[in-house]
Amino acid sequence: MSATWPIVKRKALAAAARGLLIVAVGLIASHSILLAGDEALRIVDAWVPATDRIGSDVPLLLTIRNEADAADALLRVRCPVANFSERHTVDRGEGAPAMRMIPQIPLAAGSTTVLKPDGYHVMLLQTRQPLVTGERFTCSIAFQKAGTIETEVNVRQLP
Ligand SMILES: [Cu+2]
Repeated sequence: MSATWPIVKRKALAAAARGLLIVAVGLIASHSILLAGDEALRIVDAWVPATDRIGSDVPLLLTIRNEADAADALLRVRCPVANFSERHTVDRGEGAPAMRMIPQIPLAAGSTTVLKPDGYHVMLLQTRQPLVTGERFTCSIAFQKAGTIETEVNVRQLP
């Protein structure tokens, strides 16, 4: 009688382990679906110009490939090296071109958007430290559909 208990326990444990395995496989499967979704949006070549001055405003320049079938939009950027950030566009009218803040940067379906100082770009406001050529930091960029993507940003000398 006493010898049957451990066998029952072992069977119960084995069943519990199988249950956990099924849950784990399920989690891995759903996670890879999320990863596959993220890959519809690719951020490449993210950089900022070097500056010695703390408290300056610098453009964050990068290329976004939206490989999805649907349009997306860049909503927010957070970088550890700056207090704030804004999305900008450049207006060309009668006078000199002028930057203007916009709520989001549109990313058309199946398009490549190159952020640049004379077009759509992100402006990092009030830098908190000198930005030294060759250094790197990580920013998180929130998109309307793709969610938040972390990207590495390089500090470069302006050409
Ligand atoms: Cu700007």
